[in-house]
This record gives sequence, structure tokens and C-alpha cells, in this order.
Amino acid sequence: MKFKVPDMSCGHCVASITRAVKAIDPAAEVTADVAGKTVTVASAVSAAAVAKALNDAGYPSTAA
Ligand SMILES: [Cu+2]
Repeated sequence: MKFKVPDMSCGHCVASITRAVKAIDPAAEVTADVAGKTVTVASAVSAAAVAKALNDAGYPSTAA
């Protein structure tokens, strides 16, 4: 699943996002493209659950 995360602007954002996703799925693989403002997540949890975790961490997203 892939998300557009407009507010992701630096390595700190990536760390926060990665932590938020791993909090709901420790096995998730998170790949962030800061320049492209996209986050790709490989996880067994639903896209909706990941989107909620991102939002709760302060990073609203849309499907990309
Ligand atoms: Cu940042």
C-alpha cells in the first residue's frame, strides 16, 4: 500500500511515521520517499488502519 503524505518533510518525519506504523504492526516494512512525499508500507494490517496511525501521529495521508 502506498500513501501520499504532504507533511512529511525530513528524516524526523520519516522516523515518526515509521514508529507509528510499527506500533500497530512491528513486522511492517516502511519505505519513505521524502522528496516525493510518499510512504510505501508492506504490512498485514489494513490500509485504513495504517492511514489512521499516520493521522494520529500528525501526518494526514491520502492513498497514492
Ligand atoms: Cu520532518
